Amino acid sequence: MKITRIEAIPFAIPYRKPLRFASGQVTVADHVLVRVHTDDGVVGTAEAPPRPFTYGETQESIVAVVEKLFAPELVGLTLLERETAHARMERTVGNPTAKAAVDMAVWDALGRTLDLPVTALLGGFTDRMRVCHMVGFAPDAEMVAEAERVRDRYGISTFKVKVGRRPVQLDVGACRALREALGPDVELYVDGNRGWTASEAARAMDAMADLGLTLAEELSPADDVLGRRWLTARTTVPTVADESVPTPGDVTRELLGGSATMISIKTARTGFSTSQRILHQCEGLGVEVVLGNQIDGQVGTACAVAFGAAHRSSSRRAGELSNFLDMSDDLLTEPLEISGGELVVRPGPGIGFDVDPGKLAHYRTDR
Ligand code: MUC
Ligand code: MG
Repeated sequence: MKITRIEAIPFAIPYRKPLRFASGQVTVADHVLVRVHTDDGVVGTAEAPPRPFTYGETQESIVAVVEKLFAPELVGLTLLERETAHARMERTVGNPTAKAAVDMAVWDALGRTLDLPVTALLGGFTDRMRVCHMVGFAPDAEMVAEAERVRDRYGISTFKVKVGRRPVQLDVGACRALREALGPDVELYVDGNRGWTASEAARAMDAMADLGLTLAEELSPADDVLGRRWLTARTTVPTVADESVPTPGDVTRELLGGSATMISIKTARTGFSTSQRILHQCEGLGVEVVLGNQIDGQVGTACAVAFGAAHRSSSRRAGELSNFLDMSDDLLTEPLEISGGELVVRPGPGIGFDVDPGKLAHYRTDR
């Protein structure tokens, strides 16, 4: 059960269709595969997606922090010393997706060592989640066509629409077109990725008041402290904190400061261990959560559904689990499949996936 080696392998898989949103765009999944090896010959795996526009990490910085700082601190610990591993990684400020991938790879190794699914070790509440699909910026007709295609092909009936453009009418028009095309029974919510000021966000939400939006995520920056409190107090739509809450302390600040009423949990950002802390923190406070997506590939999505399905409160809403559909290829031996609007947790030990060595050899960029 002893950790003997931690690898950080950069790889790059192009997207068939880029995802565009207010803080940036993603055209290539230039992620880092993290592998934790043990003295029993077990290998635990997870992935870290660099999001420089969200957390300041790059593919190179993730490789460096995992190999140069975290690996020397963690090698020699057993898989059961996760709290010590966490404390040691926390000595380094920031780097959320690098820490999260190491944490999840350790959990994967533990599950494989015990021959038990990680989702069962985490809570084992259910074996599946309803899926929400994210619709990025495009002309209205393209956004509508994408949502209709995803609904018809995968049975998905919850959509998160990217907003935060200027003028706000661009997004108001897109959301209206989606509601008109998809009808009243589809769930629609919006995510601004900090693109608007609080007053722009208020104007947009007023203009969309008749669209039945269920959530409004990160419409304006958390650093605009009073503006965000004012916005949250005046809107009737619950406001979700996403990239503003990479730590439990940030969750406390956003909720108790009145700047958000719900929390997005992303395993790509807080792994399994800190995601569970945040989930329990929210449960204790009586705050709902959304299972978010950091534009994960299939490795990251398998991690997200394993966590989301493990708990009652994270599996209640549809989880954002479909970004991998737009990638041109992926690393798993058996691809994830969404059907009937749901993603089922893979059975089997660990997180429940295996990486295809041929695909990794093809897409890794360090050789
Ligand atoms: C999301 O929910 O914001 C876009 C940027 C990012 O950091 O995550 C994605 C999705
Ligand atoms: Mg978001």
